[in-house]
Amino acid sequence: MQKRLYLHRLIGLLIGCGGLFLLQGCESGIDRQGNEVKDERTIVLGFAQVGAESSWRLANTKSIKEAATAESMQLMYINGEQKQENQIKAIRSFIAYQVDAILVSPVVETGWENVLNEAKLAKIPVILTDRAIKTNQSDLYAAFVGSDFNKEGRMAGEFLMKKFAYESDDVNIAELYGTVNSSPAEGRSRGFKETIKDNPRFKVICSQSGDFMHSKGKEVMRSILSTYKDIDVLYSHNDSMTLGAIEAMEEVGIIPGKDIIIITIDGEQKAIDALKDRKVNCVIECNPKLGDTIVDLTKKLLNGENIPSTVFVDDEVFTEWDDLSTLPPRGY
Ligand code: GYE
Repeated sequence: MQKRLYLHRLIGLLIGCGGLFLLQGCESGIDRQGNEVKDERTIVLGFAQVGAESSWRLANTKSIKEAATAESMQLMYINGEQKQENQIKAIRSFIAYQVDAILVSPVVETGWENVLNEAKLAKIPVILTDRAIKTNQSDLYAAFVGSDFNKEGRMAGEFLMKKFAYESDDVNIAELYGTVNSSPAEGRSRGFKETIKDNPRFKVICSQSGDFMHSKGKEVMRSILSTYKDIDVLYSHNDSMTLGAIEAMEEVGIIPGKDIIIITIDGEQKAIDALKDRKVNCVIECNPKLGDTIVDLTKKLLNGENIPSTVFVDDEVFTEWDDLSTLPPRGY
């Protein structure tokens, strides 16, 4: 315990929260003003974030930082810059610091066993936030908190079938894929394809990754448009790529939302604005505001309470048929 307190103090100094942190780091004793300090130790969370690739991601980071601050938790935040190796390195440093719990949003689904076993050995609980992992070892993490990506894909497919319900021609679909081997991309693709599979006139004629990024979305869309002349629908795994793809369409005189029907996921303000401008036809929300739920679960976990292993947040669908005039600002 002594070592742990020492390390907590050290982290406090390292991340620049000196005085206050030192105070809260004591189990009991006397502060500099001579007041007695109760047994109230700051909870330290290590958070290995994916990166800063989209407005969605920035809102997600903000939500988690704000929720931790509101509960006076100390958050050690690391931006993984889209690299699994950076996230693994961050988790190892959290283990070395003996944080109380580790939050990780795994950039890809596989390759986490070693480092998560190290956390397990150090008895530090791990909560997966936003993105999930694939593993046979169910005790590597305490809970997953995020969206149901399969369901998002199904909602995208359902909109498409409604949209084309009164036509009989084939519908050629281009899929802008998120990061390969990431749980949102895999789930969104699977759910969508499951929904349209019994209707052979819906054809996904190409699927290429834009890595969830605006610039890559634009680049990939340019290349798709130069290769395929008969795209009817763009199904894009996130708004950042969609906004880039819209620019690529407009460059060559294609009218987004009319010449090519667009379905996008996330629900950023810019995508909702594009929906209102009729450049996008359907936006599936993916709620980035996970902070309160995560912090609440973490507190329960550290108190020894049972927590559910999966917590899905609710996502809405916004379409060109809805009245969006009263929709509050999205905040991301
Ligand atoms: O859709 C995208 C971000 O993991 C659900 O990652 C998240 C996705 C989100 O880059 O904008």
